[in-house]
Amino acid sequence: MDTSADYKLPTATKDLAQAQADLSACGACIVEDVLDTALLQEVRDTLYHIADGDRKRGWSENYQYGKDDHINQRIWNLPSRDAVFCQLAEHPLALHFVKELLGWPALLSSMSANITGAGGASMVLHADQGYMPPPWSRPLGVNVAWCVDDFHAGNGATCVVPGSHHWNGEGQGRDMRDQLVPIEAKAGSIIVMEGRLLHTNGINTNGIRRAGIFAWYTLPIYMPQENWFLSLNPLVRQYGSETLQTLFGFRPQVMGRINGKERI
Ligand SMILES: O=C(O)CCC(=O)C(=O)O
Repeated sequence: MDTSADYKLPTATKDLAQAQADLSACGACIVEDVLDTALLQEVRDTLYHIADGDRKRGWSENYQYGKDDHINQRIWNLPSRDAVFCQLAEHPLALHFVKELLGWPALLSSMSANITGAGGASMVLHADQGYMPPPWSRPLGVNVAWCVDDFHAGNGATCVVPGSHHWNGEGQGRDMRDQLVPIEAKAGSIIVMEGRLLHTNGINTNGIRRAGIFAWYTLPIYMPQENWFLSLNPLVRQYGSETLQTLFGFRPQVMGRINGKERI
């Protein structure tokens, strides 16, 4: 098994061929300036408004994936909270990577924010497709992470074990924390991670909040992490585009049919 030292980290780029090359070599890539200033501001204001409101009302979730930490805030089911998150879910660049890695149709499995704060711990080191049965000879999902704030080592940037996607799941459950490297990226960038890559969020040491939005897409044969049929805001069902209906599983092809048909 190679070590992460054998792989160079992706660098932020606007060149999609470079991004694709980084994704193949390292398991992750960074595309910068995907959100313009106005859209980034809207996403940020909306997300922090929801985060602060949830905290005030005691609706806040502290999800640490197996750890008992009460600092980082997780906000699930973002497409139901505001339409601006639907816009990100079906953003053409996000779907570019989804189509490259998974093909089409694909499902949005979940879309949640992870906000690290002062004293925030690092979640369990994991590959997002960890619940899918081996062998993993290919990515079965792809995570498109939207940087709502600048990501840097001090505020808990996402940390990856570069090249660990090549291990096809073998590194799962091993203590690889010494091989973690932070992925630093500007607000408005996306970090794309393929499903086999080992990663986590870093420890927040400077107390500055860092929000990331994680849109996890999978092949359309896996049950979504979020049960959209129960939890999706009906407005999205009513007004969302055909692309969104597909991503949420309302446009079945082979599986999920209704009396053998694609539509009611
Ligand atoms: O917050 C982060 O940087 C990482 C989040 C993560 O690993 C995940 O949602 O799977």
